[in-house]
Amino acid sequence: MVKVYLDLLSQPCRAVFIFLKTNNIPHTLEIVALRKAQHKTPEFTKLNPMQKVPVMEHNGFVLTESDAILKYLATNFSVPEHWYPTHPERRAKVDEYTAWHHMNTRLHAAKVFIYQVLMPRMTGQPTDPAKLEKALKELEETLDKLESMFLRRQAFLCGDDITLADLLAICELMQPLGAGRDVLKNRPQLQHWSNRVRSALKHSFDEAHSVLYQLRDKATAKL
Ligand SMILES: N[C@@H](CCC(=O)N[C@@H](CS)C(=O)NCC(=O)O)C(=O)O
Repeated sequence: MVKVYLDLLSQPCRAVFIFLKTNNIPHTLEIVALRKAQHKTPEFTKLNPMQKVPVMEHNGFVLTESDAILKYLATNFSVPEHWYPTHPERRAKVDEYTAWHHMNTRLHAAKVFIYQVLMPRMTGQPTDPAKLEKALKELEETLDKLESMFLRRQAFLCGDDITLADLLAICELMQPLGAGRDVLKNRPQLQHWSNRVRSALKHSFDEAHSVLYQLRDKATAKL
């Protein structure tokens, strides 16, 4: 049986959660609340000395890193082939995106959330406008690349069906919503893509994002 350790306010955790739910992979879920520092306890540190979520455990095998976890699940469980294609070139395109993802989509969308929500909460200081402006500019450059390099004229980032790449990307691009910011607002191409991804993921998408929606509602009430 698969066991996962997640906090649903974490983007890579939501990707793992949605993948398990969408593909009906039997699992148990242990919530590790980052805001309560549950990732710093001795028990969790023994499991993942890097003190980060997500973590997966399967028959004694422990794995960290969402990218590795998703690929492990896609290759070890009976899931539709489109997630992580077996055809070498189609699989390589997914690997190409997931290699790029962490220093681009993830880094830049996360920074917006960190500067606007996490830092003020942790330090009690207001958002630094210069840092936020730089983060937003970098995010715009990443969105340009998502449109021109990955999406181009295809329905999904790596072809004509949904893959792990789309799942990782959408979870990151949702994160600034926690600050009341819809980063796809003026991007019809990415909006259409997002609608396609969300309809492929069905109810598990909203279930995974319910905590983020609560943050969004609080943030937009303040605007
Ligand atoms: N590259 C890792 C990133 C894991 C990560 O940074 N997790 C964050 C939550 S999104 C975390 O656990 N942060 C706690 C900390 O750094 O103290 C992945 O994709 O799984």
